[in-house]
Amino acid sequence: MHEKVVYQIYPKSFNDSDGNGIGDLRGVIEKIPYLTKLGVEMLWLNPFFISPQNDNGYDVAHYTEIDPLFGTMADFEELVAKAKENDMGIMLDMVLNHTSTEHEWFQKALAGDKKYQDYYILREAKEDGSLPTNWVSKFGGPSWAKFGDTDKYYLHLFDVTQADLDWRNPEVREEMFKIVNFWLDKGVTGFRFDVINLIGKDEVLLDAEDGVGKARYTDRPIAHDFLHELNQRTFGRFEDIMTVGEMSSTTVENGVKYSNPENEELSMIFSFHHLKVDYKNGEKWTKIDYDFMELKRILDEWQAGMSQGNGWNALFWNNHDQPRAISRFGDPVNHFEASAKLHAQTIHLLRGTPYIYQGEEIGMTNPNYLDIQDFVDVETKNAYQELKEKGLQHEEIMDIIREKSRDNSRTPMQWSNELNAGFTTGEPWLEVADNFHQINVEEELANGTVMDYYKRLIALRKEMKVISEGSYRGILMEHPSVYAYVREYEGQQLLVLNHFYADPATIVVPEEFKNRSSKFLIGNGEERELGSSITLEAYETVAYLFEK
Ligand code: TEU
Repeated sequence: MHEKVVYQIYPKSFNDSDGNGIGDLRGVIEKIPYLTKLGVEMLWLNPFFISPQNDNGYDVAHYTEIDPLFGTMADFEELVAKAKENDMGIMLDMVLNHTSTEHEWFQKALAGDKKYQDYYILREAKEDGSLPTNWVSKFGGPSWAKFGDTDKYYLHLFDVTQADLDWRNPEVREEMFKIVNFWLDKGVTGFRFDVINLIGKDEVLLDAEDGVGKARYTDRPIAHDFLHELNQRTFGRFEDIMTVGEMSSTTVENGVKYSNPENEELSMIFSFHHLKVDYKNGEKWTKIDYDFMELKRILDEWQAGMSQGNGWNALFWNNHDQPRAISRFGDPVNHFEASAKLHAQTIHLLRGTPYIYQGEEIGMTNPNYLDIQDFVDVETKNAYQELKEKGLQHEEIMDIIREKSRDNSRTPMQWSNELNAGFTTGEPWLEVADNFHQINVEEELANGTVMDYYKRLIALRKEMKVISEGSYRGILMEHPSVYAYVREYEGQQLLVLNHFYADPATIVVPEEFKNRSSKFLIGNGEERELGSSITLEAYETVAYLFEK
């Protein structure tokens, strides 16, 4: 499994086959030949189950039926078959921490059915009338809302229309197993579990000293028990199912527990600390230059820590919740190709499983929308209101939102320079980025070099055990602009140097590599011998192979 690369598809923005402005499953089927050429082995699709779309499908109203917006079960079965024909598996997104408040279970609970009230986390207000706990929602505001006309409140760590499930209820866990087994029976060979480290809420819920609450419900020990049980009752019954947990605010220690094969929980995890180095005081909705030294410290900490504990990292810069890395950590105006290739190589030669988010392989950027009306994401809209209430001016808020909004990565895939970038013949649900004339698949296939670079990196992972299985060691950790590391496997060493800025940087080659013959394996600049020092140009990345 360690030689595989995953491609993430956000179906709503990938390809619209029927002209309603929304991407769909048949649109994905149409692009199987394109995806096959990349050389990826797994396609992760964000949720397309029945949903009111308040959180773009992460508010699930039926877990085993496909929302007609995206197509039919027959379409899905065809997609699985077509992907399999091309040696690609399908990874589904399981949103099992919470359901939509429009889910039948929640509706039955509201109607007074005690069985289904026990599916959710309902609590009475405190004696002084305040909410059950002082926890805040990750989408802003309190994390409790009135439960119908009862004197209780229901927990929602995310949007008010996303009610948290009570995994301590064995009937809830049985429902979860049924859902995962249903999709396994459909031939699914991968699962991404949404915010799965939040499912271990305590029975007695207490206020949080910090008034936020994360520590009260994140990485609770019982979450590991629930995940092990899920493993044993569903995907763990098979040899080759790839699973990944989205782990909001987790730790290396827990990351090892979640992904060490001996624990029989998950194959790997997503951690996000490296994507918070442009959060001022840990606060997302701010605008500051990113902290490179903190970025490489975190990457190094997770690589070394997970390697030592035999855990396994998902490696990524981009997904449907993050701004585009090339806009965030690169320079798409002056160093477009170099930035794109630098980011790709930095993670594709690390220890773990690389994820490519749709459009990353052609260098898609943030759209830099003009005004708040151009944004649709619920988290972004809530943030705008909160920042306004804090007294920030409109343009200051817009500067922050243009940097941080999740809509940055959800703009329609740019296939060509035709109308709507070839994504739809209808009105796109979200505006296409205005640089699609220059940045699109057709242009890239005809004249670009970024996609080919991704193909080479994907191929190298298949060919070389030093990449797929090798150990990890960070070096030159004090260097202010270069993230350097060494991979080692059975006598081979791979030295990777990644320069994250435009001004040239000269590296004195560490003693252990001096006066040794090496092979220039891959780089985004001029191929050259590695002398006693090397000067890296703007956003240059190089990798040299040594035989011991
Ligand atoms: O995201 C978890 C999460 O914490 C997100 O809120 C994300 O980290 C944050 O927006 C980054 O600023 C998962 C899904 O990926 C996200 O799309 C869903 O909105 C969320 O869970 C709720 O299901």
